[in-house]
Amino acid sequence: MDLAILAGIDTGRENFDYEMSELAALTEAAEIKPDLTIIQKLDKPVTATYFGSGKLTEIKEAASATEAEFLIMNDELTPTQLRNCEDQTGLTVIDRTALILQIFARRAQTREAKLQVQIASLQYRLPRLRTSSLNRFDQQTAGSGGGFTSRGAGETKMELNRRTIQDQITHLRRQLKEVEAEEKTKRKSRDRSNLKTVALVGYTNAGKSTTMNHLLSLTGQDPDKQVLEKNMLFATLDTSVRHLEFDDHKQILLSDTVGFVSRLPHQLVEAFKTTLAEAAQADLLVQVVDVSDPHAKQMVKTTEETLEEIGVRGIPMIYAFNKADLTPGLRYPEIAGDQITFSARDEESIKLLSQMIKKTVFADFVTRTYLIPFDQGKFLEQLNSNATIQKTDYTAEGTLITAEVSPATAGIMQRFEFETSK
Ligand SMILES: Nc1nc2c(ncn2[C@@H]2O[C@H](COP(=O)(O)OP(=O)(O)OP(=O)(O)O)[C@@H](O)[C@H]2O)c(=O)[nH]1
Ligand SMILES: [Mg+2]
Repeated sequence: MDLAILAGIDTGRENFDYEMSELAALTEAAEIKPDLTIIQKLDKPVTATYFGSGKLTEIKEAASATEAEFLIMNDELTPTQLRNCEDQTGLTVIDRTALILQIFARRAQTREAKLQVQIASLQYRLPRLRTSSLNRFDQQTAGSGGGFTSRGAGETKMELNRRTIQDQITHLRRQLKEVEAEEKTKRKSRDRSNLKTVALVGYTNAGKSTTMNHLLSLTGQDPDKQVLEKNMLFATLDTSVRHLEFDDHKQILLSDTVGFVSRLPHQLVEAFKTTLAEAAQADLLVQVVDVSDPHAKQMVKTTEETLEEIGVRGIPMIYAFNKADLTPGLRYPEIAGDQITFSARDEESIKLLSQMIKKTVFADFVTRTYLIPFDQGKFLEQLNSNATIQKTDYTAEGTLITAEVSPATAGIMQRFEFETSK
């Protein structure tokens, strides 16, 4: 496996250690082995070279001692910084944005995700065309050799490249629009069904897909409806929506979507906005958190900042502290206010989570008793298939039935309401 030196500038911000450990995880996710980490304390990066020149020499020396090929930076670098760092270290520089884009490019499965990632990658490359070694890293590039030394010819070629890339972006955007329009139609037809929607959100690898799969099993869904769960960053890039019906007839649409990481590249956020809109339209968000991770608190913060960035605001949220089984001594499943401590792999936990979800999302449901005459059988059928029936009695006048119903159903059924003597 290729080796890399990880590097970052510590400006004294509180989350720096967390960012560096995240960078190591991202590097592994791109199938590169982090070899050593070099950090410089500075108020801010050096404008032209990112690191100070002494540090760059240190990196170069470390590289020749370890045979590292890549230099992975914790920040997004300007095109100039990128080029200078490459020139002065002889390493292929990958900044944080390029690293995340690379992982996304590997993971994208559906046409929609592939288009989104391609657009984001091209946008990232547009101002960086001169940086030739970047092309070695990015497989989509037709290699253009070792930089543009002869200025005249280089410029022309670059202009050409720039235009080609811009055309490509336009073309891909058009395709994406079409695909998104199809998805939107699907979403609309779901909207019409008027079901409550619940979205699983959270940091990557927190266990969103595992939670989804176990909720699916609990409600007896086909095993082939399951989504991919895997111990790697960004296992999920596509939004999957599943219809769940609990044994009390309550139904929801549950969606699983891409996980977050701190400072998700804006090109990606932009490209994924439509997909992420799924979360924006939910009645309830379930934020899944890996409670066994020492950085859990920052991960919650990261998730909340990202949600804010994509415009998801004011939606009720359940905090679902997952992987409790990995923390010795932690009691689970347990609910406290809007928080649940649980393990997605534990059946009792999933049951409790499903109850909590229902309680929150169906808070506006009401319990009513109806007397339905025998010749109004279709209303009885409607109740039986849409509502949670608590009690049924057969009287001389008709069926006396107590049920928990949605406000809409309560409206329709009002005329059958049975006055209980109080
Ligand atoms: N021990 C333990 N492992 C869990 C639990 N929940 C999930 N995992 C594991 O954690 C890893 C990540 O789970 P996923 O469900 O793929 O995580 P995700 O949030 O969907 O991640 P992305 O799609 O990459 O954003 C997998 O290896 C799961 O088996 C849990 O409660 N306990
Ligand atoms: Mg997932």
